[in-house]
Amino acid sequence: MKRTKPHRQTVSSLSTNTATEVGQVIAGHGRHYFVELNSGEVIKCFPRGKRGGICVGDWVDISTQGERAAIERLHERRNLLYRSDEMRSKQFAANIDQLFIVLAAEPMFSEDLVGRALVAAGTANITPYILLNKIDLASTPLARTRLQPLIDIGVPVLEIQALDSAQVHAVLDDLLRDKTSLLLGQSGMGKSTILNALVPEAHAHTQAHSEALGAGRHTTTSTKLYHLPNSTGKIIDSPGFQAFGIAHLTPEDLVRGFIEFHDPITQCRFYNCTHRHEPNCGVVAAYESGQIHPERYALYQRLLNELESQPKY
Ligand SMILES: Nc1nc2c(ncn2[C@@H]2O[C@H](COP(=O)(O)OP(=O)(O)O)[C@@H](O)[C@H]2O)c(=O)[nH]1
Ligand SMILES: [Mg+2]
Ligand SMILES: [Zn+2]
Repeated sequence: MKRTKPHRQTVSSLSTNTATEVGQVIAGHGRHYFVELNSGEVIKCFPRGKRGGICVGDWVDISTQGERAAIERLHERRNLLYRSDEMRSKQFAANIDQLFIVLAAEPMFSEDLVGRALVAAGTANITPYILLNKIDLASTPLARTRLQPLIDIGVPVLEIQALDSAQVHAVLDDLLRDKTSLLLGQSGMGKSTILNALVPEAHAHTQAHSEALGAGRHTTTSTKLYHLPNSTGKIIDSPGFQAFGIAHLTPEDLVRGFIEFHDPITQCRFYNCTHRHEPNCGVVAAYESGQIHPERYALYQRLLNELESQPKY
């Protein structure tokens, strides 16, 4: 990370005193975190005690004493995007304005994972966008067809080709300005390439880079926050994921994540309708009349079954 300065000159002369400052977590590596102060200085910090659950995007109080820096307090979050699979949960990032779900035709994206990410964004009050990347590939029309159910319910889909950085700027600059945005998606979809186009100095390693260096496939292994060069906007690159469990959600959360259910739900006879088999269910009626896409209804049923059968955290 370019801006990292491991020690702080201002405190070394006051080594017996403790200074407290506010900063934002921009990366985490196992037990320690990199925290950026208002001055732009980045310092390595350890959480005080057994304070888990800190993630990129968090605002924290840190204390510095000599060369050592500790995270003393986690500020209240505006939001948190996370997933939970089987026995553990994983935080993606906190305090974000918008989620960019990055996908492509090669490797072909999973509609199931995209649907899950949309639900997670909806319940965390984060505005979702889909970035259909690699539109230079001949297989792109197939990806567009698969995205149609999401286009139909109003999810914005933006088309880019990350290897063409001018094109990426033309499509994204206005949206990214002064906001904090998270790039999320399966491995190989082009997240790090998009980051490179937007923040050239990030030199995020893409697979192409490391192949050129003979280092084989590169995969982003940790989530990192970067500053956009020409605005106060921030962008977060994240590792790919193979699974996106949503066991932490309640059935009400789940329904909130399916925006096309919101109107039909007002027609359900029972206030606690699960929209599966109840009589006079507005959602089932909308599905049967073709207003709700069969794939989306199937995803809803799958997710509801899944969260009912998993332990709560
Ligand atoms: N053809 C094409 N390949 C791309 C594009 N964007 C990224 N790639 C390639 O896709 C591969 C994966 O990209 P990477 O950014 O590492 O994906 P990530 O795992 O989502 O971070 C690399 O070989 C990139 O060069 C694009 O717009 N078109
Ligand atoms: Mg990557
Ligand atoms: Zn219902």
